[in-house]
Amino acid sequence: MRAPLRTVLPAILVLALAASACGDSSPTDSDDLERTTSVEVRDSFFSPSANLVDQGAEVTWNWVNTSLGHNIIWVDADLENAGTRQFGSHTVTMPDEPGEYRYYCSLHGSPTSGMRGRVIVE
Ligand SMILES: [Cu+2]
Repeated sequence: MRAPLRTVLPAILVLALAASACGDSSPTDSDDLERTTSVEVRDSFFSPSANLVDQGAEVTWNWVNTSLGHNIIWVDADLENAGTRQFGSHTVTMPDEPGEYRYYCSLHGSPTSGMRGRVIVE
């Protein structure tokens, strides 16, 4: 009662292809790194999601065409958070300390998923 090999093999191939497709899609996960000091706050993501800036740079978040409220919460840096709003801008002077500073919107994300971003000071 064993299934003939010619019917089992295609099923194995399909499973292998599906697995590799999943593996390829996760690293790109909307992580775009740009050398710029401005960030667009949109429904519901930050663009770019990663900024490369100089030490002490002033970075500005601009709410663009948002119909939802969004905020900015720094994960582990003593920087000024932005309260929930639908328009306007928020400027933060980044530290002189090189490193990666992570933030997120607490309404649509968390430090590890969803609406979040990071500023890399070099
Ligand atoms: Cu949000």
